[in-house]
Parts: sequence; C-alpha cells; structure tokens
Amino acid sequence: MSVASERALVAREGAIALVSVNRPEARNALDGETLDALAEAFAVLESDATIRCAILTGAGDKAFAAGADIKAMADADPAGADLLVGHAHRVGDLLEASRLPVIAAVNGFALGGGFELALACDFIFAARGAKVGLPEVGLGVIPGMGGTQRLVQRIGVARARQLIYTGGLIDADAAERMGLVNEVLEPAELLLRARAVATEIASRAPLAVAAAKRALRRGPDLPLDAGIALERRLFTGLFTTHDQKEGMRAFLDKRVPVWTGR
Ligand code: CO8
Repeated sequence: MSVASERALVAREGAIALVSVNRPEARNALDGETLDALAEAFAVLESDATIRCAILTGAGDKAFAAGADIKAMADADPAGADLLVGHAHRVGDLLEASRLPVIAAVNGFALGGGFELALACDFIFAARGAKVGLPEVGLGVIPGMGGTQRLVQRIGVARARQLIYTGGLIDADAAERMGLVNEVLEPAELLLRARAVATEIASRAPLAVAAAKRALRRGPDLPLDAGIALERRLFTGLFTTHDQKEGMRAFLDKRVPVWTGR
C-alpha cells in the first residue's frame, strides 16, 4: 500500500490499482486536500506503465464520498468556491483524459461531489444498499463537479432533471435500473467483482483499451460523423503498434498474446 497523502490510499495489485478516498470519519467528504491527494494518486498511476486499470472506492463501509466538504464551503465567497471547484475539476479532468479505465466501486453514500466523482469514472459498480444522488439544491447550490453534464450523458436529460431538481437519493437497485450503475453486488462481493472485471480489462492490449476509452469519452461530445471519424483515426493508428501485430499474429498462431504496450 502506498500513500499519495493519507487522504488517498493506493494499493497496487499486479496490473490493477485500488485507490481509496480516505477520510472515513467525515464520510470521505471531499475537501481541497483530499481532492489534491486523489489527483496526485491518479497522476502517478497514469505514468506507471505496469498499471492497466484502476478501481476507485471509499475507505470504510459507510461512504464512497458524501460530497464536497460542506464545512469547507459554507462561508466561501464565489472566488473561494471556484478554488474548491478547481481542485475537483483537476481530478475529473485526469479521470477523463486518463489512458486507464477507472471503475467506481460505490460502497455506501455517493452524494453530491462524491457521486459526481463516480460519474467521472468509466463505469460504476455499487454495493446493495448504497445510495447515490445530487442533493445540492437542498444546500442552495447545484452540482459543481460536472454532474449536470455527466448525468445527462448517462441517463438522459429528463431523468437528470428529476434527480437534480428534487435532490432526491436513489438506492443502488434503482440506479441500476436507470443504467447509472452497471452491477449491484452484495457489499462483500463489490471489490471482488470490480477486481475481476479490472483484471479482464488489464489482460487486453493496453494501447487498444486506451484508444477505446478515448473514442468512448470524446465521441459523445462530437457530432456523429466527427465521432466516427475519430474512431477511424484511432482504429487505423493502432496499426502502427507492435501490439496490433502481436494480437492478430497470436490469434492466427493459436496462442496467448504477449502485450508490450508498444
Ligand atoms: N461535508 C462535510 N462533512 C460531512 C459531509 C460533507 N459533505 N458529509 C458528512 N460529513 C461529516 C458530518 O458532519 C459528521 O461529522 P461530525 O462527526 O464531525 O459531526 C460525519 O461526517 C458523519 O456524518 P453523519 O453523522 O451525518 O453520518 P450519517 O451516517 O448519519 O449520514 C450522510 C451520512 C447521509 C452521508 C450525511 O452525512 C449527509 O447527508 N452528508 C451530506 C451529504 C451532502 O449533502 N452532500 C452534498 C454536498 S454539496 C456538494 O457535494 C457540492 C459539490 C460541488 C462541486 C465539488 C466541489 C469539490
């Protein structure tokens, strides 16, 4: 286990990294220090070629993250709020641009900025009984870590409006029915299942996985023809890689490919 700061724990397990938001006494609420620790953790993993997939979870059994730190925000002026949002966006931008798929393993409350953090990950697994939502309007603000935009991408504008305008929480099963959560697991199974899927991802050609992530991330922001053109560039670009030759040759030779990430 390595420590980016005590607020973000990083456990490397072969090609997988398990990152934990570590502030359980405050339900893993996100203040500037915690957000910076997460950003540092993901920046380090990004440049570690041995890591091919990451899982993000919350320390303890109560929360993934209960949102931005309300104590740190309560007396802020717009400039102070913007500063906090800057810390949050750095993490969101890193997750978005990362070559690594990141699975959010939601183990309890994921609220406000905590849910927005999960939405910035590639997809979400949740423990049965976990609760997610964007309760910001009940505090006099709105989601500020990309939630108004990313939630729409996941579940469409009408459902996003209902969740954001009401500030209501939904449980993991309801979130799964909406397509917000890929799988609901018993709490003891959550990380086991996330690790199994992360291991499968980590066994695939890393440059191809990174290209797929880029196509899937950027595509929805683009008109369809531009998204398809991006896919075409990424597809053909992979034919410059050793791993494309290796992957196809291994298939033809009926053997397991050996990826070098080149
Ligand atoms: N901020 C600061 N402290 C918190 C937060 C939080 N978001 N959530 C919990 N805590 C603290 C509590 O104050 C308490 O501290 P203390 O022991 O010192 O009193 C401790 O964690 C335990 O909390 P509870 O006793 O309330 O624990 P429960 O298990 O009873 O309840 C809940 C857990 C339901 C998660 C409850 O704590 C809660 O409702 N928390 C607030 C949830 C919320 O409203 N989140 C949205 C915050 S606003 C936001 O996220 C805006 C994002 C903007 C962009 C991002 C910028 C970074």
